Amino acid sequence: MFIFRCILFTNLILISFNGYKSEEYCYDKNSQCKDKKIRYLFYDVNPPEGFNLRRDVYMRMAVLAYKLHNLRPDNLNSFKLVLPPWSHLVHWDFSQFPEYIPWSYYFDLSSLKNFAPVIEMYDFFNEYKNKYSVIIEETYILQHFEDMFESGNFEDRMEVEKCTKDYKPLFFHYSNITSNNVKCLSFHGSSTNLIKLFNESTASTIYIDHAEVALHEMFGNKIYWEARRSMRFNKELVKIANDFRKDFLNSTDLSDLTTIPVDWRDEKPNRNAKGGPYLSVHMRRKDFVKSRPQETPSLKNVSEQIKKTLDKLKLDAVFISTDAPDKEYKTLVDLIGPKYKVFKYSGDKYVKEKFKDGGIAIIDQIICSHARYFIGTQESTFSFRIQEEREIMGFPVKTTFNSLCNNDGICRKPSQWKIVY
Ligand SMILES: Nc1nc2c(ncn2[C@@H]2O[C@H](COP(=O)(O)OP(=O)(O)OP(=O)(O)O)[C@@H](O)[C@H]2O)c(=O)[nH]1
Ligand SMILES: *[C@@H]1O[C@H](CO)[C@@H](O)[C@H](O)[C@H]1NC(C)=O
Ligand SMILES: *[C@@H]1O[C@H](CO)[C@@H](O)[C@H](O)[C@H]1NC(C)=O
Ligand SMILES: *[C@@H]1O[C@H](CO)[C@@H](O)[C@H](O)[C@H]1NC(C)=O
Ligand SMILES: *[C@@H]1O[C@H](CO)[C@@H](O)[C@H](O)[C@H]1NC(C)=O
Repeated sequence: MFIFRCILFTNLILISFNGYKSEEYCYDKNSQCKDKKIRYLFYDVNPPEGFNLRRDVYMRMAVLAYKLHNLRPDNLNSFKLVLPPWSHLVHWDFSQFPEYIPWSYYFDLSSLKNFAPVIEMYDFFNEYKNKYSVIIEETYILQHFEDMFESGNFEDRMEVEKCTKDYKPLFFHYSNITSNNVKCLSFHGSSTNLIKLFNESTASTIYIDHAEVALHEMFGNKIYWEARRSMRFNKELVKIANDFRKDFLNSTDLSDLTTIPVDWRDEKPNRNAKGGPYLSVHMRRKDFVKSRPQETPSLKNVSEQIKKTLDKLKLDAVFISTDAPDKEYKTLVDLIGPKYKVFKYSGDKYVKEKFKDGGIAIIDQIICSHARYFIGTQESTFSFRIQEEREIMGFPVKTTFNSLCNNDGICRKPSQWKIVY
């Protein structure tokens, strides 16, 4: 996954896009469109990818859906993007849970809809006429051009080719979704290049698998950030996180200067956020300990870094967000010692049962993002999402783009992707 991510990051900077003219559209707005044929766009992501990379892939698809929605011809502006239910994520325990978690458990659907025409999977089932099974008309498994690195051809292109991997689409693990028309599409370029493919097709159901192969049209531009800002969290999760901040960390939006408008579309550039009187640290452990031994500091070293930073900031409270086993967390608390207050959110039975691992992770992210100062883990997408959240709230840049140093005291700063309006 790491190598893959590097590829993404080097390329996305090179890609530019001329943009389609934003014109009047009539999606759900204009009576003359009432009889228009709705088209459904499905997508899925490489199965082992985690929640936070999936959020990034969503943004690429949401920007595509946004562009389609704003195009004039009805065959293109009639697409709805179907949100792939959360299911079978490798990091999450699905054993005791329903197999499909809708997006509304984690995100505020009306906020998402204010950016792009998205619907939940169950909405699709309700709208779809055939009540027994769904046969997707066109399925494309995206794959990288095999010759891309040898030939050094990094131009935008796409071509139906022989499949390079022995891979079958999962159709979200639904047994009642299939497709008789599955092709591999070698692809290089931004997600919005798929418009060309859709323009040449008349299918009303199109499924894009391995959507992570398609890159951001433009990483970090205005539309990117609009898509990002529209990803407001589920309101109940926000409330739970805010109650924790108030009860344990003396942190409220009013005192922290982190109040945001009710509607993300009303947000304005701002650098005045102060944050609650605590340091927050995202310490990614688990697979990172083994896969990145050079970058991952020991618990002892992390405790030293935390104490040093707390002293520098003249704070005595630290909030820890981590996937570490309880034993490691306890060790860390002992190492930090009684002079400081250490907090972690673990979630009660209700929260765990209703929102599962993903809910706890989001609450962790919300609490981290409201701190006076944040230190993340290098190269963790979980940390990237917290940094973005802080950019949206308007924190000074230096309080956000920090990562834990490694055992040799080498402190690589994360790339500063600053918000753009
Ligand atoms: N509650 C909680 N869960 C975490 C934390 N860090 C990682 N996780 C869990 O580990 C999973 C993997 O991390 P993700 O960031 O989503 O996965 P990823 O997209 O592969 O990103 P990387 O962190 O870059 O691996 C998350 O979905 C969480 O379930 C944390 O600080 N708190
Ligand atoms: C497909 O199966 C899912 C899960 O069992 C169910 O919720 C959905 O309604 C079914 N859809 C159709 C069209 O049969
Ligand atoms: C769609 O195809 C038509 C016919 O080839 C072409 O004129 C039009 O420019 C295309 N639109 C887009 C958005 O690619
Ligand atoms: C909580 O913060 C406020 C300032 O926002 C401060 O006046 C108050 O003393 C703090 N309370 C505690 C218990 O630290
Ligand atoms: C972490 O360990 C390294 C190597 O021992 C050391 O150079 C560095 O200063 C340590 N960092 C802290 C904050 O203790």
